[in-house]
Amino acid sequence: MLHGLAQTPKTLPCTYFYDATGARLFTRICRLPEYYLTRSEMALLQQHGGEIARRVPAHVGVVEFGSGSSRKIDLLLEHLDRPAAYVPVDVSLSCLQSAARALRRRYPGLLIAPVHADFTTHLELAQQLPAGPKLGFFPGSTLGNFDPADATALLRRFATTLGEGCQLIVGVDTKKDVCRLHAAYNDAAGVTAAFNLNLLRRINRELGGTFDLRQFVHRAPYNRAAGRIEMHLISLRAQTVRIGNAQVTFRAGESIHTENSYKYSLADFTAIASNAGLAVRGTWIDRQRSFSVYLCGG
Ligand code: AVI
Repeated sequence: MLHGLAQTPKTLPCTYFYDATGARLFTRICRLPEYYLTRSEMALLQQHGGEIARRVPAHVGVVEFGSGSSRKIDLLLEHLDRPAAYVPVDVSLSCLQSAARALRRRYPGLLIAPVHADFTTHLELAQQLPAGPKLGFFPGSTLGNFDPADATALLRRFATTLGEGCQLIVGVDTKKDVCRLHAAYNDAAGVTAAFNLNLLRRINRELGGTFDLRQFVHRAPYNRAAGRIEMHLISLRAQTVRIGNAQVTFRAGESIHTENSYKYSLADFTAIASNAGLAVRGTWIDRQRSFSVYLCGG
């Protein structure tokens, strides 16, 4: 986690946002008026779930990569023709267990086989997935948190995990008006700032850090050339922070780059999918062009 703080510019991996506090803050972000992503994607799935499901064969085994609380899968499961299994994959055991309990109650005949794993690693799901067609589900624009090259490699890995002839549904945030993007990552209530700063609180708690959170501020500008929102923590003054036995020195105004959130046009996403060996077979975008859902096939 810490080697990025020894580099120039300083970085921290965005995967560390999601301790229990970070996961709670992210749930609050998803409900913010400015954070349109979750609402727009849910609306798209509500409106088009039936149509998407009709393009998927019967008895499909569904794998959700980074399932969290599995809030969106209902919008597909209710339309799929006799799905064979649902395999949620997530690093949070408590989220997996409570989601699996709720889904077993709602779909008593469906095999629910949770996998406690990091979806970015190599996954072997032969034990969880019955033979037959496979469908991957990767909502939330989580793909945007990977650089295009890593996003390509990730989609290719998903396709390999699912096997020949698989389909994959991906939710992707779109390029849009910069003010709207900026507001979504710089909300008035300061929840995104708290989410970002929680990384430093986590280092203090778990690694014996001495970060003074009042001496860092959240910034999230849109980098137009790269097509991404960047999240940073900016040091308000020159300071030295201890982390265990190590020391990290900051200049006044120096940044720790904590996250990228890429925004993709249809052409951008089609290129990434195609580099991963996948073809875009269906596209759903709302009228305001806020968010997109793609169905890809091998
Ligand atoms: C999880 N991911 C898609 C979110 C995003 O929009 O990039 C994480 C997030 N960062 C700040 N707000 C939300």
